[in-house]
Amino acid sequence: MKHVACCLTFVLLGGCMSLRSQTPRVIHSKGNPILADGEYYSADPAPLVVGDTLYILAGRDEAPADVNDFAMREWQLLSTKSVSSGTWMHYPAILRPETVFSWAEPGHAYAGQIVAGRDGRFYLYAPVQQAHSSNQDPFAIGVAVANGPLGPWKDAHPSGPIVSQSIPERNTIQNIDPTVMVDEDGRVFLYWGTFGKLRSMELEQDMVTPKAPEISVTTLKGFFEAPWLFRRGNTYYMIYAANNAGPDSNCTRAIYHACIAYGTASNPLGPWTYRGVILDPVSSTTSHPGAIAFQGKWYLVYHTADAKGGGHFRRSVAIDEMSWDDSSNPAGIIKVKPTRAAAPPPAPTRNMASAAEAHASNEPIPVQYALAALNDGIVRRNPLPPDMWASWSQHNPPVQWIEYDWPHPVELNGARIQFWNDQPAGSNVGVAAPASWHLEYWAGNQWKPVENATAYGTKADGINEVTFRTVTTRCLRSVFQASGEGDAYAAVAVQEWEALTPRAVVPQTQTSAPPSQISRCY
Ligand code: FUB
Repeated sequence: MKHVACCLTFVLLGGCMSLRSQTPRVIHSKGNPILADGEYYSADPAPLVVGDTLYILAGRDEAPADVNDFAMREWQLLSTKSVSSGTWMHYPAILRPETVFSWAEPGHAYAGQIVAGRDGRFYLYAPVQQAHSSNQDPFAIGVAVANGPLGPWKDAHPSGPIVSQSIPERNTIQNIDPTVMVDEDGRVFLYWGTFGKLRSMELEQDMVTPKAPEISVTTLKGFFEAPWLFRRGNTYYMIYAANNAGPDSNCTRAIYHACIAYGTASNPLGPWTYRGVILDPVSSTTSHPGAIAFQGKWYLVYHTADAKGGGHFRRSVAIDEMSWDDSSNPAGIIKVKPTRAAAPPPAPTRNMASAAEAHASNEPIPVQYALAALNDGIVRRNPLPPDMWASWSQHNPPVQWIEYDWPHPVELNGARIQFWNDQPAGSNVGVAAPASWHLEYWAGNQWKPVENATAYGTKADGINEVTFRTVTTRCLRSVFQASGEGDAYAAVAVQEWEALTPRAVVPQTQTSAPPSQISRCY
């Protein structure tokens, strides 16, 4: 009864949930992502080793499935004594911005990092929003201190943040994504930044006082956000999320996505030399790294949208081994191969799309979109541009097409397509479902319309399914007559396009050649 009353009081105060969720729990992870069941999403991992334990600080994504925005109210911790064991302790809800920084707004518990200070205490560098700020952007970096990574935390600089748009000097960037390294000689270095702006600053050994002016770092190719500074031997490494996008980019084809790239320096304040890409884009649009040595191995932590119900704003922390190429000087980081928890064997399906390579009439497609979205099997409730192929340009042509090429002929007798629109049917601007469309197949020496096709639906809010007389072909096209008329047409966008074979088969038996080795049909 007493418990119920207590809970009722807490519920009224909004606190019962947070009290309950602070209880640590044991997780038996089957592989990446570590927390995979969708109960807790976890983002922006920052690793820390203390004795025999690896900790990962993470934010918590709480956005509803159809909301494209960060909803991050608190930080959580994962810890393990053996990565390969898969056994983790999960400490949900270790801290909220407003509970440690009296000057901070609730919410926006973005990417932080816990660092061991020379004084034996632990410092949490936390991007939060100032409650009363006259700055154009209220993000600021606060520092909390504790005797252990689990807290309890208190403000290490109660007069306010150590970095904002007005502290220690005026800047116009968004002051988030701090990374801090205490060097072997005790010097302390802070880097931070996003949206292509990276700043650094040396701090005094008190971990909070600026020692020198801010420096802008401009030599790390494609830098977007999420810097992570560390040292191996005599070399300083900066890994970061980069988004230099384009059809020939070694980083990412779609601008909304990011790869993890890195640079090296022989001095903690640079100059920095770009060295390459260590992680290809992940399933979430953001990518955010941390790297650390633990029990004789190096690990890369990052996040993805791969948990149950995951998405771009419902991310989950993953961990993989990271290895080195010591034959070069400085040693290079070998590209990390992301791993996933073993998935159940794929169910038989009529959809042959995953075995095909996609092409489109507007290649190279605009960098905000992704051809790979056509056959990735993912339809999001509120997709972002890289979740679809689209043809938007300044002057949309009246006809556009998308195409699947298979390495070997496949039997097909149907297709399902899901359009996306931001304009109603008939529009001649923006993106609208096409006025009409039809399917063509490669008949060995020419494209021919499929025969006996049922109605080609053009609804924008669901699946349009077509069946047709069975063909055996290596290539299939959807040809769209865009909405509009005269000189003005809307663009067409497709979230998912399935090509159906008459009888369900296990999908991986369909393909042998990797994409890009599949010859085109002309
Ligand atoms: O989690 C919010 C933001 O997303 C982080 O600050 C960025 O690094 C990106 O991961």
